[in-house]
Amino acid sequence: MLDQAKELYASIGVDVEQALAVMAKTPISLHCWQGDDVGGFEGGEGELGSGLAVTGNYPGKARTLDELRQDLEKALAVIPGTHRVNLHAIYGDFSGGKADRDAIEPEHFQSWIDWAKALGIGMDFNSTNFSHPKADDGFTLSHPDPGIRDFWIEHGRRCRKIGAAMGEQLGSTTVTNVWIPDGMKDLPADRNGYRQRLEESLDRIFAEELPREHHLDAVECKLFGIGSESMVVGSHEFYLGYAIKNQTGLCLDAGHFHPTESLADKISSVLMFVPELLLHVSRGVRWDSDHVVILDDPTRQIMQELVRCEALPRTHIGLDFFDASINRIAAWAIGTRAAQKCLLMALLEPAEALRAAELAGDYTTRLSLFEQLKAMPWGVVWEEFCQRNGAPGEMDLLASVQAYEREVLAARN
Ligand code: RNT
Ligand code: ZN
Repeated sequence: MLDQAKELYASIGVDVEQALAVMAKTPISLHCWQGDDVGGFEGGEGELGSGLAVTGNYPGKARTLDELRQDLEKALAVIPGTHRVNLHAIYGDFSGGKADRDAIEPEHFQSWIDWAKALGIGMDFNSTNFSHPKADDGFTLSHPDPGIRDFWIEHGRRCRKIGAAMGEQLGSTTVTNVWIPDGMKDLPADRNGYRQRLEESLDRIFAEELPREHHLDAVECKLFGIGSESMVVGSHEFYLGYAIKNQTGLCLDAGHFHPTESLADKISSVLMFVPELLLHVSRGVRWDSDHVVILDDPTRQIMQELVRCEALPRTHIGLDFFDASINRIAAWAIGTRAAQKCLLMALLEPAEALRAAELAGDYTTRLSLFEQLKAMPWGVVWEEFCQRNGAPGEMDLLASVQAYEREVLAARN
């Protein structure tokens, strides 16, 4: 079947082996927070808040660091290829004593780094500017109170150092992302003041230069959240401007724009002016609901742009969803594999033929080719990719996760 598929693709000018080679060297950063509903290991029983909401109560949630790692290992085993793990600052190893956000050190993440090293994977990192008493009134880095700003600035500085330590020890650049919930429910009187304070705080966080081969900063914009409907301080315009001015990475989350807006359309523009891109591949249903990613048009279009713009070397693909209403390992596996399937489909496009038709003004051929491609045997190539990487094919994925549920997750309740 593979040979037939290869022949068919070759007849339209597509090299299947080439696509498989790119797939094999494109990691996706698995967000640890799908494993425990954005809980973390600080020990508090606090509400999530800050506009983040996880619905569902599916049994078997990881309750400890060891359980979360065990679950991540299972997820990584059923996802073909070599990937990365993306941590939030609340996921430190506090077995040697608790540390507040303004006191965390690389040592609190050493056991994670050792774990990742043993698995041969890279890691990414995030400051956690929520689920904390100092974030309860909705503001962190733009807070009018300088004491609160200082607390979160210290947190941000420490997170960068932790990210750099991860990158150095693992020999692979760590992206450290900043997302803050700061915003207003109702109409603000001084948008400008909040944004000026945010810029000043970010400048102080990023003041120290860290080696680029170990560490990349990214800033994540958002349109609105629950409780920040009238203004998000870190809007798209704010962070696009900030990232261009300071040449940091920019994080685009698929749930953070108007529902009719296309993240895919932004990629070619943004990459003209910012050095690197971080993606939070997600699926918003009516709002930034963080549903599990599926093989849908918005995700396909994102991957098409990454391939067509030759943007993969400058893009860090991360995921951001959290669903507690289904098996959490299945959520990781289904979401990550869906993103990979979209990427594979994009890599199997006849780029030259499409461009030639477009440049010749032959939009009939272009549209026809796009439709034809949907009926090509990309699924055969996907199965081959799974097999070569020792991951279950589509027909066997669910049974593999269900066996883990019976053998491991069931004992947790
Ligand atoms: C929130 C942002 C942010 C978080 C995670 C937990 O709207 O998308 O990236 O989802 O950091
Ligand atoms: Zn996000």
